Amino acid sequence: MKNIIVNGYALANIPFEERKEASSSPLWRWSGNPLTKRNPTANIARIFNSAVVPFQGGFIGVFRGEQTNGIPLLYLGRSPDGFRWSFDDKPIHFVNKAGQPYEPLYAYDPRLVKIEETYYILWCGDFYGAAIGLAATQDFQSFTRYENPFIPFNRNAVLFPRKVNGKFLLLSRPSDSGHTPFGDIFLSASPDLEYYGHHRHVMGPSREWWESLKIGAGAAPIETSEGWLLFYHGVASTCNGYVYSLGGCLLDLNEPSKVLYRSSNYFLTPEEPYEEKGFVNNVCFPCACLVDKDSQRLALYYGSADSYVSLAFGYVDEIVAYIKSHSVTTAADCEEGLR
Ligand code: BMA
Repeated sequence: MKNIIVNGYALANIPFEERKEASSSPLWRWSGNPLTKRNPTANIARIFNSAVVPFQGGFIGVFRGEQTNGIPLLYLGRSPDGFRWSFDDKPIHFVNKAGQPYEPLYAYDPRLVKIEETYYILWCGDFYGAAIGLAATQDFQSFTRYENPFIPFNRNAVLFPRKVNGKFLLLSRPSDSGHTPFGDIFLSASPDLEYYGHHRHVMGPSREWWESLKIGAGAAPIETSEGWLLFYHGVASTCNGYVYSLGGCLLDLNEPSKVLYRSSNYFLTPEEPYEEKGFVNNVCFPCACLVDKDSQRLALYYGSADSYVSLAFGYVDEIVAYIKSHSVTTAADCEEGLR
C-alpha cells in the first residue's frame, strides 16, 4: 500500500476499537453502539446526526437535540474520551456580529470544522425555508452567528479545514422545501465566509442503488496525499421510504470540484437494529470524523435511525486504498464542474 500522508491532528486519545469481525467494508462499527440513549436530558428526546472535535485534551461536540416538543436545536456535549458524553441542558446561545441574540427557530444536522484557531458550526436552519446556518467560536462559550451563506433551500453544508488557493471552500446540497427527492453536492468559494461565489458542481447521485436518489456531504474533508477524503451520505428510494447509507470519495487537492475516485460500494448501510429501527428507520448519516494522523486511525460519528449517535472506525490508508480499488466515476464527477 502506498504511504499516505494525512494532514490533521496528532490525536493519541482518539476513540478507537480494532476490527473484531471480517467484513468487506473499510469501516467497522463500535461494539458498544449506539453511543447515545433516548431521553438523555429532560428536554431532549433523541440525539443524533452530530459533530465532534478534539478540545482541551478531551472532546467537545455540537449535537442535534430533538427536543421533546419536536423541535431540533443545537446542544453542546463534552467527553473525556469520545465515548462517554454529557450534554448541556440548554441549547447553544448565539449572537450576531453586532452582539444581538439569535435563537434559531430550529437547527439540525450540525457539522463542526476547525480552521486555524476558529471552530465553525454549520447547520440547517430556517431562513424562510430550510437553509444553511453558520457560526464561529474559539472557546465554545461565545458563538457568533454569520449571515446566512445562501438563499434557501440548501442543506448539508461542510467547510474544508483550510483555505484552498486563498479561499474558504464550502460544500453544500441545494434542495427543496420538503424531503427532497434529488440532490447533488456543489462547492462554493469565499474570501471571508460572508460572500460566496465561483460555484462548482462536485458530483451527483450515481447508478449504484444506495446513492441513486441524492447525496450530501458528511464530515469535513480530511486532507491526504491522495486527495481530500470525503465521507458522504447516499440515499435510495424504496417502497417504504428513503434509505440512508454512507460512502466515500477522494477529491482533487487543488481543485476539489474534481472527483478523483469514488467508491461504488457503500461503507455502511442500515443493518444493525439501531440503524434499521428508530424514529426514522434505515438511516446512517455521517456528520463528523476524528483522525489521528500518526496512526491513521479514524473515528466516524454518524446518526442512526434519527434516534442515536453511533461510532464507526477505520484506518485512513485502508479507506483510501478501498476507494481507489472500488472506484467508478463519471465524466460529470471528474470535470471542473463549471457549465
Ligand atoms: C434528512 C435530514 C436528516 C435525517 C434524514 C433522515 O433530510 O433531515 O437529518 O437524518 O433526513 O430522516
